[in-house]
Amino acid sequence: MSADCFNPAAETMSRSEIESLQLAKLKKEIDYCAENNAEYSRRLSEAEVTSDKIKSVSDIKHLPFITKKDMHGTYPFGFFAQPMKRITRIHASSGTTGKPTVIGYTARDLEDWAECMARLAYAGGAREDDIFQICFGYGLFTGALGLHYALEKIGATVVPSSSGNTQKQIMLMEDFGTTGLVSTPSYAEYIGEIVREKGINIKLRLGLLGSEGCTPEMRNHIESSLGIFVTDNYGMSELGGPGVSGECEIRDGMHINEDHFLCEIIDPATGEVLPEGSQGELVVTTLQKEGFPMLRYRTGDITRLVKDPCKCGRTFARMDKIKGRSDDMLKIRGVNVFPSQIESVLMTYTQIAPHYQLVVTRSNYSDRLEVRVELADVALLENFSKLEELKLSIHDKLKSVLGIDTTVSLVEPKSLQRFEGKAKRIVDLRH
Ligand code: DLL
Repeated sequence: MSADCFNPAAETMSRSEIESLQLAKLKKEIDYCAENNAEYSRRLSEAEVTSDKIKSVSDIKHLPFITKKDMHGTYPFGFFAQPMKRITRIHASSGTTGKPTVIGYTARDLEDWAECMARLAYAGGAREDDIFQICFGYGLFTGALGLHYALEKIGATVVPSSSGNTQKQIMLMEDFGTTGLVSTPSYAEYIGEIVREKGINIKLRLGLLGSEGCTPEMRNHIESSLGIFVTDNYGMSELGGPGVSGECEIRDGMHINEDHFLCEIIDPATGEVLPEGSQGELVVTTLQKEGFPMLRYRTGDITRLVKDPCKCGRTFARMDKIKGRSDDMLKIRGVNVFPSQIESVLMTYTQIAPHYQLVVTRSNYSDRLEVRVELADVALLENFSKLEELKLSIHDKLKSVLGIDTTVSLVEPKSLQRFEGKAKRIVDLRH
């Protein structure tokens, strides 16, 4: 099948072309880092790695990892590989505690970024006649400007409405005939709730969502409340923002822009590279960044890589939806629990709304996980036996999926917080 791609020459290379291109770019990136950044120069010489030692892309395993902690130790510009006069823009991670991670882009990095994200937006179905409302917060966060320039590059009309002020967002959607939404899944869910309740007629057809996880069940809910088709888009500040990978219309994994990013999967506990097809922590190396190159960055995100051809005709490998972050994983009485597993169970019940909170406490050295979830209909609160039956059913289903007991609390409709950016559903009171 010939693929309808934004950049067919790049997106339909054969596997051997992709791999030889990655090898050549990797060697160049290593030389570039050693020459242009003192931190890399020191790390590479300590590891005794030079580009001529790299004979295949798997030799990347000889390079040390970079972690979030290394970012903090080099704040703010320690990993910049160009002087400030060549840095055109700065973004920063949305870190809630301490100092953020600061990312610098040269003019060429910005072009590459728009190209990478444009490919993914196009793969998700964005076209030049679309009107896209960008409901990510504009600012240091990479989401808004990342999608903004990519969609302009496709030729779509961009409405930089930013996040928040939801009534106005919906008014603009109605008045402008907006066809595309860019936001986090939780904000899309929130917008959908209001649109549904008020019976507002909008023309949205496509949602390019990302920046946080979204189970297939939650995605179905968003799609039916807004009447849209949704694709999932992945990236992170340290890798330049969105544009690392994203779903095509087949939605069988997120295509990685492999000519810009080299991905590995490691065992998060040992750091060992895992065999192809294994699930583990994603490690990414940028292949042509000038301002802020990253050699083997440990993302903390848990996924799996798939290299089989995709029905869409694109040949770039795909990554599974992110299962969770290794640091978001809850350890409850020794059992690993991903919030996405809980979300999948909750979303199978029509009696509850897709708004939940996970509260973890500890008493007598034992952890307790409370799953608070909103009822869809307040009337159920008056029917004690039905309420208890529902609670028990959710408890039992969660137990069979997670292997642990939880406390299920059914709360009134609209009593839990709504989110305009990334949702914060975990309240860990153990520490
Ligand atoms: O969230 C960049 C981005 C913006 C991606 C817009 C997609 C769309 P950070 O704020 O640095 O950057 O957060 C990065 O968010 O390590 C993941 O844990 C999580 N994340 C990002 N995209 C997804 C996704 C942006 N599609 C962190 N699914 C990453 C699940 C995601 N988690």
